[in-house]
Parts: sequence; C-alpha cells; structure tokens
Amino acid sequence: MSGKVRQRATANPVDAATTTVNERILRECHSLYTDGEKGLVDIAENLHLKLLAPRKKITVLLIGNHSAGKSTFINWYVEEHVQRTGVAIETQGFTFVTSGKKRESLTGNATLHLYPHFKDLMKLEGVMEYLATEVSTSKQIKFSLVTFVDTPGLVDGDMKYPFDVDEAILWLGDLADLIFVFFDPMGQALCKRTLNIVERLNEKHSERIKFYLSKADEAGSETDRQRVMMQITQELCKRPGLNKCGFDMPTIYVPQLNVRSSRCVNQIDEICKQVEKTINQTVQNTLNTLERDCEQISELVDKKLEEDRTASSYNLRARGKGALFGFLGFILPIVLLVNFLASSVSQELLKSLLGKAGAEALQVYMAPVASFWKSIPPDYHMHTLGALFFITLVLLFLAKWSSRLLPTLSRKQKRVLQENRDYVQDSVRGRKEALYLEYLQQSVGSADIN
Ligand SMILES: Nc1nc2c(ncn2[C@@H]2O[C@H](COP(=O)(O)OP(=O)(O)OP(=O)(O)O)[C@@H](O)[C@H]2O)c(=O)[nH]1
Ligand SMILES: [Mg+2]
Repeated sequence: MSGKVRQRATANPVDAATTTVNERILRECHSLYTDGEKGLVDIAENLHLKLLAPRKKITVLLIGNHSAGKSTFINWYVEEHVQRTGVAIETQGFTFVTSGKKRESLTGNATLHLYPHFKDLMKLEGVMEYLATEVSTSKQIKFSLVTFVDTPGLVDGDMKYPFDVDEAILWLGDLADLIFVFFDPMGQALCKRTLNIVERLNEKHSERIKFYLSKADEAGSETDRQRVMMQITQELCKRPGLNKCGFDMPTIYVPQLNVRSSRCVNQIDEICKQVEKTINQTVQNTLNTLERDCEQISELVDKKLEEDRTASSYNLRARGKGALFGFLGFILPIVLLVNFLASSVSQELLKSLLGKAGAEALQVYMAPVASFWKSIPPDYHMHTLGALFFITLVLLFLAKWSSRLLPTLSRKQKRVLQENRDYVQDSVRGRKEALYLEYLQQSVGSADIN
C-alpha cells in the first residue's frame, strides 16, 4: 500500500510544483533577511532589534529505542541508503540527513557550520565526535525541505553513552519542528529512558511530538498488535507529565521489509502528510513573521525619526534660550558699567569727549539707569557692582546650561533610515504579498483568490 503512497509522492506533478514553490518561498524569505546590502537582520540590528533569519528547511528529530527502525525510515523516505541499519546498536551519534548537490559525509565541525542554530550542542562534552551530516543527492520530492536528525537508539541499564544523550536530545528537541517517537513492538518499546525523555520533551513541545508504532509488520497478529499498542498507551498514561490518554499512534512499517507479508494496516503515509503539513505551516509562519518584522522595522524607524524631530525642536528652543541669556549676560554689565562710569565722570569731561550734543544724548538714554544709580547710596556702589558681576555670571551660566543640545541624526542618517523604511514597506512587503499569493495559488488554486 505505501509503495503506492511513495510512488504517488514522487510522481505527482502538482506535488512537485508544490514543493518547488514552498522551497522557493523559504529560500527567498531567508535571503530577504540575510541579503548582503539590504538584509532585514542588518537593518534591524541598526535599530537595536534582533531578528533571526528563517530556516530554509524544517527539522525532524527522530527518537526511540534501539532498533526501532529510525535509520531505516530515513533511508526509505530519502530513497537512498544513507544511514547504517541493522539489529546491532547502529546509530551511536547524531546525524543530520539533508539534501544537497553532492553525496558527502561531513564532520561535527562542518555540521555546526551548516546548522548554526544547533551550535549549543557543542557545549555538551563528548558530542562533537559523534556529530555528523550526511548529504544526500536524493531527488525525493519533499526531502528538499526537510532535515532529519537521526539519534542513537535508547536503551536502559548498563549501556554507556559517550555523552549525555538525554540532554542532547532535549536540546535538539528545542529546535526541531517535529519530533517523531518510534516505538517498536519487539520488547524494547517501554524502555524507561525513552519514556523519560519523551516526558521531558512533552513539557515544552507537546504539539510537536508524534508517536508511531514502527515495524508494525513484525507485531504478529492483529490481536498482538492491539495488545502492544495498549501496553504502550498505558505506560505513557501512567506518566503524569504525558497526559496523553487516547492519543493517536499510527502503525507504520517500511513496505519493502514486510517479508512476512503481514496484512497489517500501514499508515506510513501519515508521516509524509505530517511532514508536508509542517512544511506548509512553516511557510505560512515564515511569511507572517516577515510581515511582522517589516511592521516592527517601520515602527522603529518612525519612532526614531519622530524622536529626532522632537530633539531638533527642543534644540531650537534651547538655542533661543541660550542666546537670550547670553545676550543679557553680555549686555547688562556693559550698559550698567558705561552708565556708572558716565555718571561718575564729570560733565566737562563728557562734553569734551563727546561734544555738547553727544553728552546730552547720552544723558537722555542713560536717564533710567542713572536714576537707578542715584537711588543707591554711593557707599554701596561697589557692592552693587559685585552683585551685578554675580548676576552676569549666573546669566552666562544659564546661557550655557540651557543651550545644551540633544543628539540628532545627520542628514545622511535620516536619509538611510527613510530609504530602509521605504524598502521594507514597499519592496519587502510587496515580495511577501506576491509570495503569499503564490503559496495560496498552489494550495487553493487561483480561481478562489480574489
Ligand atoms: N520488518 C521490518 N523490519 C524493519 C523495519 N524497519 C526497520 N527494520 C529492521 O530493524 C532493524 C533495525 O533498524 P534500524 O533502522 O537500524 O533501527 P534504529 O532505530 O536506527 O536502531 P539504532 O540505530 O540502533 O537505534 C534493521 O535490521 C531493519 O532492517 C520495518 O518497518 N519492518
Ligand atoms: Mg539507527
């Protein structure tokens, strides 16, 4: 049955187109964020906003007891024998299986370069030697958007892992889009370690976890299979952290391995659908996030420009006040001093210096200030001069203090901000709209889109 499923998945031209569109959307979104000159990540960073570029593929983490068929499932999906399989403990580390141009096996360091999101794994002692990437040239249609993470089989008891396997799986689970838990019916299914890890993963990511009864063709008769399912379900329900009573557990097997020709129902296409569904959700989420990020960038630019306008008008007022105080601080002592000197100097001297008309004019203009001086007893003239000196100092201080300016943007900075805002609002949002339309067209068809 699932042989047919697989045929359908690869040969359907609509499917092929679907994946190509999704792939292109995710790629384009990624480059809108990381593009050298006008990447959103850099634009946002200049506004002190931290954005993460979206990933181009979804990550599917496979966990389960030893020999549950995790690696075999990956090989089946990819249609290429990339992972070693067998009854022995085959997978000992973490392997990222992804599609690429050339069949290649990469080391731990290369893996972290390829998947910088997962670089925290490095902090776990001993993991690096057990980290690898297998690049497959498989043209299996959905595979171009998926990275599988194969994990070591989980066993109880004396088995010693060269690193903290539980912790590593929990970390990977934090970043995976889907977590497939494989239970096989051959006795290992109720491995405590698996249940413990699932319970802990479930605390944070219950919606990402999907359970499968793998190698279902080996489960014996229908009654045996039901019994195994019951046991696993009961065991899961006993865990307070799982709370999964009545959950769905499709039975799956790799069709080619069904040597006993078991007639058990194979729901392996459920896995393919689940992967597809997650890809579609990821595409939608990525486009929605793009819209939100554009909005946030525009708001921040507007805020910054508004702040700059406020600062500029504040500075204008500050300069005005400063100039006024400065003027007063400068002019007041001169006027008073000139008058004081003029009134203390004898009329004859003034007349000889300025002429008769000049001396009279000076007297008229200085009359108010002269009367001020006259009202002060001559003994206090020096004190008054001291006070005036003090007032002048205060005025000059006020002039300096009130003309302190707020920082403003240069003309070039403003232009760059405005350009970025226009680019984000017009260009990026325009691309986002076009991509959304393409996405919708491939799923509902153009006739339904207004
Ligand atoms: N009959 C049958 N056998 C299967 C199926 N899937 C896997 N096997 C066999 O089960 C054995 C274990 O498969 P693996 O894929 O190596 O299992 P694993 O979960 O990767 O095991 P570890 O890497 O040791 O954790 C292999 O001999 C496979 O051929 C299946 O669907 N049906
Ligand atoms: Mg394996």
